[in-house]
Amino acid sequence: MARQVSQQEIDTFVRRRGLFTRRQVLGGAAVVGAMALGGALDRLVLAQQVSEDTTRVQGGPASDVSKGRSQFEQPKRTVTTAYAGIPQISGTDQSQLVGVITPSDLHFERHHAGIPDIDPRRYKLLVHGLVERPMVFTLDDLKHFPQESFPHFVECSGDSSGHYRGLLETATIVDTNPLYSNSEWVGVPLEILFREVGAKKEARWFLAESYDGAAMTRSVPMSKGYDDGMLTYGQNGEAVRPEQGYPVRLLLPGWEGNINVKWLRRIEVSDRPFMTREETSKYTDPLPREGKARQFTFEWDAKSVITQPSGGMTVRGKGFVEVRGLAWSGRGKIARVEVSTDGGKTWGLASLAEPVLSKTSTRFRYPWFWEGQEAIILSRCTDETGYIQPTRNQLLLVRGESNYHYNGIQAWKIQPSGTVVQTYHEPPLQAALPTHLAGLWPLTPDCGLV
Ligand SMILES: Nc1nc2c(c(=O)[nH]1)N[C@H]1C(S)=C(S)[C@@H](COP(=O)(O)O)O[C@H]1N2
Ligand SMILES: [Mo]
Repeated sequence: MARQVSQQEIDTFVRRRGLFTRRQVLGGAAVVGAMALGGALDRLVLAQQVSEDTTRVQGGPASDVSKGRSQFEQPKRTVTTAYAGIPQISGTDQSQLVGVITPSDLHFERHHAGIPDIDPRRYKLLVHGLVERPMVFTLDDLKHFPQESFPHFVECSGDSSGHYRGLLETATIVDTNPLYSNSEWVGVPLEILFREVGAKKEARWFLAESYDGAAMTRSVPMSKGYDDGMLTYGQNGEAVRPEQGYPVRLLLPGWEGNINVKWLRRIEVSDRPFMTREETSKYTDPLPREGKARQFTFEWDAKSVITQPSGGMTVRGKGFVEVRGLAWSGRGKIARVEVSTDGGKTWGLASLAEPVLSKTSTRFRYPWFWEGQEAIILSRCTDETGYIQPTRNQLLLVRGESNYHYNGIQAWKIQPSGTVVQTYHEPPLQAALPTHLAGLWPLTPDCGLV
């Protein structure tokens, strides 16, 4: 906690430099003396690690080996063992991150059959079907084409799905938003590839198939490929990580995680969708109307979450709190983020960190004076198309049966002790209804969701 210091303390601090605590300023001279006498380089390096005065010892050497993070900063992903005892999911802890780029080693992971080890020298991509010239491309071929790079998010369709059923007070942001990450992606526009093979006029869809044991296959409209689809080989300044699809990943900006096929093996151009498992039995949204489902629900609707303060954290006391979070939309740029600190009664505009770009994380910040009372904090975003993030109840009314694409407003409760817990700011709609929303359909508000 910040405290006021005397002029004497300031003078000592300025003269001696280093990370002195008050006690060491008064009595620590002997420790520094003993370290300086140590002599050998390893002793010096050791001294640097433990010294209170880093300005008086040699620091660690430059090196060609990556050293990772400060020993005091060790953020971790949370691993979930989904099926058959094999870890298949790891979640990003948004509360530990700053800025908008997710460090690659903290990018969430979702593998349906593990991570294949692919030799880039033997890598081949086949493009065939409704094309003039079926072709096979090596990695070097792909790198030879004109390059583009953009920051874009990848978010699993199942991210935040716990909110459909309702989460407990103990939930943290690792439970609410683990499957969202944002990277700078580098690669070839799909449009270039389609020209190279001469995609035919009647082509409407293409199949993307992978090299992993899941042989992941998804149908993608050609229009998305021409619009902003990419074959990526770069991520955050280096090659795409094995976990993210090394050496080549299909990236369809703003679209649900699953369709961003990793370890890409084959593209088949067609005049119709292929109706694969991942777009029929999976990743469709059964609706509360009998027998209906939404299929090919590609785009992520606008969504935001407060990352700090969030579940499990403690606000350090009455007074200034900067409410911070992330907002994104699969349709374009974030236009506005509003924050409420009184459970949705009143809202104020958050400031957006520039640059605000399309289909990527936008960081928002909102200054707040916490009076020490119980408070429910919320964020609500609007994207450039005018779409407004719905409340949880609005979303449940139209998507009550789904497990996917949750983008409702999320709430945290600050307790008078300062401890933050997960909460809902509306009456629990589902719990109040005996027959799971049946018959409610005509009451559905028009919030542009279906
Ligand atoms: N080849 C292949 N591609 C895949 C998957 C997979 O298991 N195999 N998982 C998909 C799912 S469900 C998601 S959410 C994202 C996860 O991407 P990430 O692991 O890079 O975060 O990749 C998608 N692409
Ligand atoms: Mo996913």
